[in-house]
Amino acid sequence: MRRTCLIVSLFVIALAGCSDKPDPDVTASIPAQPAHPTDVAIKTPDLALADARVQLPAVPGRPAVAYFVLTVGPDAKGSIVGVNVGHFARAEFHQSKMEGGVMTMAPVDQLLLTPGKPIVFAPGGYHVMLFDGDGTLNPGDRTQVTLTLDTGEKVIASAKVAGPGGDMGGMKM
Ligand SMILES: [Cu+2]
Repeated sequence: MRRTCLIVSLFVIALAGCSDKPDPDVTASIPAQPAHPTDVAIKTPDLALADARVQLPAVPGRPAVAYFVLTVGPDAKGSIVGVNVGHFARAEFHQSKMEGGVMTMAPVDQLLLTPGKPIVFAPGGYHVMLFDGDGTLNPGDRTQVTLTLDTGEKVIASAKVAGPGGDMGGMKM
């Protein structure tokens, strides 16, 4: 009787051990609560985020802006449908354009991927507008940029935080 009991408990432990093993599908997506959220970097085989940076507004409460380079591999397809940046409630893709000598910007719903062609987010072109910041970021900090593909896949990178005008809190850009 006692022996059966022991075997049963071992079996239960073995089962519990099994469920601790990460599911291969789960490791490919974002952990619910990474230990160091700003250190996480996730790429897909076809996409990677480089040189990500967030520029804080000169006037507190105004939108901040994020720039980066999205490298697009030869087999990439689909589109980027969403963007999130840590410490901001809302983020939108925008595109700046010169129209009749005036710089205007308009929201962009999704970014179509062209195989092999990087998408550059830089002043005067594509940028990510960041709204409703929680006010906790300072120059020299890091935060996380997450892009969501139409397939639901995510591309994540850590971004440097710069003050207005690109001051990196002593760091050189
Ligand atoms: Cu904008």
